[in-house]
Amino acid sequence: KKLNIAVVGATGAVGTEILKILETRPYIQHIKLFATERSKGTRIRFQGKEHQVETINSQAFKGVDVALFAGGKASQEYATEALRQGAVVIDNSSTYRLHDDVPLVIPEVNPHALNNHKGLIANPNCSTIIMCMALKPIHNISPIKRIIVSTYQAVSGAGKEAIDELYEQINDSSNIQPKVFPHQIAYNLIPHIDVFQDNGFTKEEMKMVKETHKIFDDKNIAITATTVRVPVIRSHSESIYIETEEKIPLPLVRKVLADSPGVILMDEPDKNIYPMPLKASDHDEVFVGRLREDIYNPRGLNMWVVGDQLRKGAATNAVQILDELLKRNLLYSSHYLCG
Ligand code: 11C
Repeated sequence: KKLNIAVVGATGAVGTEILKILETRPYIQHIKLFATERSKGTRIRFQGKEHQVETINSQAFKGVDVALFAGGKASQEYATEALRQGAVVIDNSSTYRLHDDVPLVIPEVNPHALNNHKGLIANPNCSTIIMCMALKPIHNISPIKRIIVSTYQAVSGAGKEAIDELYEQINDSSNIQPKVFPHQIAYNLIPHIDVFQDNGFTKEEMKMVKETHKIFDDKNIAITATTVRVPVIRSHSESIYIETEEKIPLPLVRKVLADSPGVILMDEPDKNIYPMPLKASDHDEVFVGRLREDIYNPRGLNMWVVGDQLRKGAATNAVQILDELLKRNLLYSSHYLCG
């Protein structure tokens, strides 16, 4: 059976990528596109047909098998309604990620978490997905005990308006009035993503801690994150230091990363080859390079990881969750319980 799909937030930065990826999938019967009032009436071509973007109404999810929510406030307002109307929901917002009855899934890392889903499945935060893709193959050889990560996050992580804000500031640096970011982002770095918590970390930093614990099903990993916004349009970069329980020889680390689906080892420093945002953009894989054994700790390892956060960090992962549900025959239709 082919599927009726709904995409909520279809005209935003993530929604646009979801449509690009869904375009390649053969299992779609019909697609419904939803967005806010501002985008109502926009026409989008999908799999050879024109579709009109609608706003959500009370019957929006009737007959929909799977609703993909691109993120933001719409999830809080409509995800449970979509479940009630019988759709499976794949949600890219942070709203439900840490709920006990909501699997938080990266298909290459913890696909088994889908087995007992109750209709709502959460897509992790982009910086978490990118880090976990690089670390899980290593964690499988010897458990990771410590992670110290600093991120260099592109403006598109904050949506379309954030991209416009960077371009505007570059084009006219005499008239800078930050709207999306708390400070000028052009020619600057801002060590502040999402809101500050009582412990001094930001919510984005704590997402990297809590979501990784849930995805790896291991709360014992000591994780410290510093998340930084950089004036890059697309693709997040991460400098990651880890300590494993046992020492892992570097050639073995290289081999498991090179063999991991969805990961590309790009590590030939003598030829100036290492991951960079401009290289990773528009790709579905996560790129890993600059692998180094720590100078002081024999169980310590340093690396540089880059991934397109709109693709694998959001849209690609969400569609791969749908692929995995189909593969595991987990798209049973009934009315779902959670939310
Ligand atoms: C950013 N990581 O780059 C954020 C965006 O929890 O899904 C994603 C927010 C989230 O600003």
